[in-house]
Amino acid sequence: MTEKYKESEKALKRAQKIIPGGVNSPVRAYKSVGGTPPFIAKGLGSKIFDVDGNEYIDYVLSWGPLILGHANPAVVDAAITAVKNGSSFGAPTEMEVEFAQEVLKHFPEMDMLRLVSSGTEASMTAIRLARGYTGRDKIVKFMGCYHGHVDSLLSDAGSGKATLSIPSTPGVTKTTAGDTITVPFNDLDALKEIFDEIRDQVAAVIVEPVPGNMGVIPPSSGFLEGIIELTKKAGSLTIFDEVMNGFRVDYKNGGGGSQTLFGLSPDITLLGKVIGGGFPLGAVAGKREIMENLAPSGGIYQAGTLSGNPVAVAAGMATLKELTRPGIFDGIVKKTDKLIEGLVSVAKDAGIPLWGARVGTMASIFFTEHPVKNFDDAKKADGERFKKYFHEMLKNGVYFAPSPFEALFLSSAHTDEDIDKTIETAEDVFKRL
Ligand code: HOZ
Repeated sequence: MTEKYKESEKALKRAQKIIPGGVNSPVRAYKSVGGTPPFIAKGLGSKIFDVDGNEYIDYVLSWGPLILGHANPAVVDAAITAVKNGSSFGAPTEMEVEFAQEVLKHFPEMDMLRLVSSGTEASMTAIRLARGYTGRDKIVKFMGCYHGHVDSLLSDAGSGKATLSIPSTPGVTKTTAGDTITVPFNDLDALKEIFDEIRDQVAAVIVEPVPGNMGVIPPSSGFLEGIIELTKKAGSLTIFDEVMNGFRVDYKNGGGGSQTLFGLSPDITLLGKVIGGGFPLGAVAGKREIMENLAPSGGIYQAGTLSGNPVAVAAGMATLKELTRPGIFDGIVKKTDKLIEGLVSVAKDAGIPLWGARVGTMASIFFTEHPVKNFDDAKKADGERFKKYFHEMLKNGVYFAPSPFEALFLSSAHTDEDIDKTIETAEDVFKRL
């Protein structure tokens, strides 16, 4: 037993007896990097503290949502005020309407929005909507993109499935898997071939415009435009999964997502993470003629007991209001740039090949000298070196995701001192890798 993680080790043993793998989401179990995940006791600003009293600069931020850091006072106040008025009604509230208006203001190509409780639910709803609207079955997705644990979207998925090298998932029927076609990200020719073969069968192409689940990979010029053009011509739909990208990537406008950053108009948009301010909230947004097919205005069924939950909506609203105040988003982008530039520079000095990628406030490093343009490139990066780096950083108080396929995130709470400390720590660690 390691003294430093003694209480976490005890907690993990207790957890493993009653929770599969001891965790409530697979990538948290540290299976691919080894060791014991610190059990977290609290978070404040850019820091988290584990049950052994260790302090970390947090670059996971609950896998992206906490763009204002932990326990941001405005978000906490909004959530407390909301919960004091009742935690859930299962009935419409005015706040949901105001929130939908606020979100849509940042996504001007989207006309309507339905709130759900997670990104996975948003994907599931979008797939059903696309199939119901087009009357077609096939869905095309990109290798290494992850759209939640929806049966039909787990093929060649990134995130925890890539981290744990799980090739296929028992429980997904052959018919379901057969309705999903996967092609390499950034490969428009491969997508064209699919459309040449089965254009009349494709309900939708779903894409993370800036993937964050195989590490962060910027889209090649013309790739996203090409998807939209192909789907339009074929009468199928483009679904932008902006669950990670939403309110994280648009460094030009400080709000919105990939679609506003690149000036694109998909048919359907998925949101989650930041819009919930750290509470369970997701959304499906889309063009009016598509969205009106959802029940009760249309016949495509979708529902949820906690959908539009007042506490989550209040926290989300407070987050968007804070985040879109002048200077806040730009400040996070600057710190993200500083971090990645710093890490790449100290790696170079230490002779460690490192590819750094960032878009807005999402970033990644890959232990490779080659540009990373798709899932295959990401998988070729040095996994053993990542493991050593990860554990050394953790030991020294820097908390990254325990997987080379997950993005790192910054918040408005991260200070220049946090970034400097992270780069100095990495400089030291790189010398020993
Ligand atoms: N799929 C999430 C990150 N890309 C992981 C969520 C979790 O394990 O908490």
